[in-house]
Amino acid sequence: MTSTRIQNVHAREVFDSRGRPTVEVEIACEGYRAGRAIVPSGASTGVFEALELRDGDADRLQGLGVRRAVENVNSEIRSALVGQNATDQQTIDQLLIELDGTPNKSRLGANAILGASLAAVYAAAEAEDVRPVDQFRFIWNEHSTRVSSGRTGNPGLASCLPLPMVNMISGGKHAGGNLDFQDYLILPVGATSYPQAFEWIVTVYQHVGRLLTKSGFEGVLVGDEGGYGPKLASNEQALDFVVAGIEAAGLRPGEDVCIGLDVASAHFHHEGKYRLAATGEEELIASEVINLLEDWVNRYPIISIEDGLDENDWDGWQELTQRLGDRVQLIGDDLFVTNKERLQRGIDSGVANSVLIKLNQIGTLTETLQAMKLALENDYWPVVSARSGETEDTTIADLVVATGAGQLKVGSVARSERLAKYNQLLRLSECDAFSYVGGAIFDAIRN
Ligand code: 2PG
Ligand code: MG
Repeated sequence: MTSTRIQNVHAREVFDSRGRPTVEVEIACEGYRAGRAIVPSGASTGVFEALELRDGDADRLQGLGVRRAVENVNSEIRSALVGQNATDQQTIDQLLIELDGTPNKSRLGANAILGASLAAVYAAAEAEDVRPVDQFRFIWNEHSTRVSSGRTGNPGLASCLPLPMVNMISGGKHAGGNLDFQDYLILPVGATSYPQAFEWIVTVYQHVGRLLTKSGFEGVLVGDEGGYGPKLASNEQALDFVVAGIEAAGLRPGEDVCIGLDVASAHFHHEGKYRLAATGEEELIASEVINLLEDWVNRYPIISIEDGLDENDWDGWQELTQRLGDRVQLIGDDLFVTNKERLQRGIDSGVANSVLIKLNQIGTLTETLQAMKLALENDYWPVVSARSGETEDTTIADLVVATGAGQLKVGSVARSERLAKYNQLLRLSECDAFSYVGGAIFDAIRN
């Protein structure tokens, strides 16, 4: 037996950035300290996501407790994993998938399963005495072989620091529904290093806050992910404030800093219609939403649009991709839910050109890496992402660097569950081994 043999598995209920219970798992190899992972949780969740198991006990924490998931780790999952080799991630994940036995991990809970899947990485890193980023790299290499991409910087080939995509203004389910669209983000495409990119972002964020306050809006109140949550008069006004913030920071919109949107349209899509409420009741069909987005792309430096249409609107997505796919990164989040079957359908039908990568949408590290690999093989950009409910866990920062995915979306630059990731990237940026491709990743659509 090797020293990476799993000796103990232990889970507990802890709390996330919204004060909701979530699962923390610790795994220890024989004679070593335990490694630990905490599972995040979404609010604008896709209907095709793996199941997050909640207790549903109305008498406790509004039914949101995760004691059943914790118990599943401490009993069945523990029995299955003790004695396994912590460095053999694919075997561990396969065991977890088979133990659960359902297509969407609904028996044991994707939160229980992901906690165990990730804690194994940290346990192995402890036993091997390597950094988590190195352990993730080891797993990615084993897994992915060499993914070659036609894209600038060859995302996925070498470990690198990501271009951050950062929320300035929040709406939708993350900020009390003041705006229909969920995220107004910036991408510092002109920065030449990760630290410079991050400094620009913080500077723009501060200016956006000041400008909002000066104009009589809420420039200090923030949403779930730290973006400002002002009660603006229209969805478009948020774009104006972001552009003004970029300029006030002394940066050039479109050259130094571009804009991204997460429309998160599923939450205002009902029976084939997209219902916008911010500017009075408006009901749009898919092609009208596309017209609106195209008009914005023509007038604002928008380089990335996520979930522009609903998770079931494959025809609309096809039209969206035909009309904007050569100018804009079109990310499927609720559409693909980090699920390689759904992503394959998108690839086959010419839908989107990018996929959001969220570990807990699918529930194991191995399946997450498989989705990333599939994306890269088909020239889709993978964007590693946090959830709106986060913790001090920094897995996604190490994962995005290890895989060289090239882009990371974590929310904003206020609230420490977000900063935990950004600060981890600052630490990793001191390591010469990690290059920075930055905005060049978009050469295919910017020139
Ligand atoms: C999203 C995420 C993160 P949630 O929609 O992309 O911003 O939100 O975790 O609520 O799904
Ligand atoms: Mg999204």
